This record gives sequence, C-alpha cells and structure tokens, in this order.
Amino acid sequence: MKTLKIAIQKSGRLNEKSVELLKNCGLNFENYKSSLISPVSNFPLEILFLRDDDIPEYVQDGIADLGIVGENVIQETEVEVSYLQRLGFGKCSLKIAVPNNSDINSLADLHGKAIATTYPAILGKFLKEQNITSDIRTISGSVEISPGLGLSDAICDLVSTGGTLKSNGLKPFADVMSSEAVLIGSKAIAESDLVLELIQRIQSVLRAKE
Ligand code: PRT
Ligand code: ZN
Repeated sequence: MKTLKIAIQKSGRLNEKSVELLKNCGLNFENYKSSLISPVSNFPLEILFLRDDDIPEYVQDGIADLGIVGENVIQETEVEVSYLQRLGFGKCSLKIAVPNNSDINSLADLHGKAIATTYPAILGKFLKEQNITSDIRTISGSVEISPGLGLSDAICDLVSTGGTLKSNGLKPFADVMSSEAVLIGSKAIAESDLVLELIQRIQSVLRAKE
C-alpha cells in the first residue's frame, strides 16, 4: 500500500495544534526534533515537518499528499490544491491598519498611499476589487513598525488579539480576509480509501470537540 505524506508546520503557531490533532486521530509518531520526516507506526503515513510557506507548493506538486496550513498562506502562494477540511484553530484576520492619528478614514483614502505587508498578492487583489491603487511595499517581517519608521502610511497584517496593533499605536481599519488552519490535498491524490479514512478520523476528533 502506498504511504501517504502529510506536511505540517515544523515550529510556530500551528505546530502544536497540528501535532495534537494527528495524535488525537490515534496516530503514533515522534514529534519534530531534528528529522524532517517522521513515520507513523500504526498508519501508512509519514509526517513532513516544514516551514508553513513551503507547504502549499509541496502539496500542489504532490511531494506531500496532504498538508495543514493557514488559508492566508494558501491564498498568498496562489497554488492549486483541494480544500478538504477546515480545522478550527489558527484563527486570525488579515487587516489593514493605520496609525491612531491617521487621516485615512475610508478605503478610498488609501488611494496613492503606501501600505506595508507580507501579503502582497492578497492585498493587491483586494485593492483591485475596490478600485484602489496604492503603493504596496512588500517586507518580510515586523510590518507593524513600518508606519512609525515613516516607511508606510498603513499596514496589512494578520491580527488575532489585536495586542500587537495596539502596542504599536495602530488601529484596525478594514478586513481583507479571515483565516484558519485547513487540511489541503493535492489534486492528484483524488479520494483514495486512506485519505478518506484519515479525513473521517479528523472529522470525528473535531466533532468530539464541539
Ligand atoms: O517559520 P514559519 O515560516 O513556518 O512560520 P511563520 O513565522 O511564517 O508563521 P507563524 O508560526 O507566526 O504563523 C503560522 C500561521 O498561524 C499563520 O500563517 C496564520 O495562519 C496563523 N496565525 C494565527 C497567525 C496569527 N494568528 C498571528 N497573530 N500568524 C501570525 N500572527 C502574528 C501577526 O503577524 C502579528 O505579528 O501575530 C501578530 C499579531 O498578533 P496579535 O495577537 O497581537 O493580534
Ligand atoms: Zn512562514
């Protein structure tokens, strides 16, 4: 029987919940320490521990059959994968935020303004739908300090509690997308018995939590 591969985040916000979900499905494996791949001893499955940004492409290319990743990462990488199941953790929203004293009061005010983000594809699509042309500045991290440094007029970043915005003197201004962790599959795997069995186990774990 073919061994399936599932890619999950190696470390970070989704790692613990992803491991917990798979363990609650009755799968026995060693959590990530130094090896990239961990075999499951009681199911024909291998766990691949990756950076979250790489997961959508690994699944699209069929290197992994399945993956657990935030919808925000899937949308940003613009891959072709199947959404199999929403997982109910890693919830957050991608929001545009402006300094508390900003004179930006409506979406139209963003026209011609600089917006710093690590999500240029999602933001670009959103602005286009709103017929707004802004200067999207793609940066790789610490987006929230960019207005204070005079690098941008606004930011577009993930928000969960809102604490980071607040402590940087920013206020949320518009919702671009909401996101949570999802199970994705490569278009090539179709609905094999093994995949269906795994999805069923995941669904019963999620139901038991309701
Ligand atoms: O190393 P690797 O590339 O794998 O991880 P990463 O650093 O890129 O991602 P990580 O672990 O930070 O986040 C993984 C996923 O968790 C994201 O892609 C989202 O789907 C989800 N998630 C949920 C979040 C948040 N909540 C979140 N709050 N990802 C990031 N944040 C950050 C946000 O960027 C901001 O800096 O937390 C800060 C805001 O949090 P609050 O609580 O102050 O609002
Ligand atoms: Zn990442």
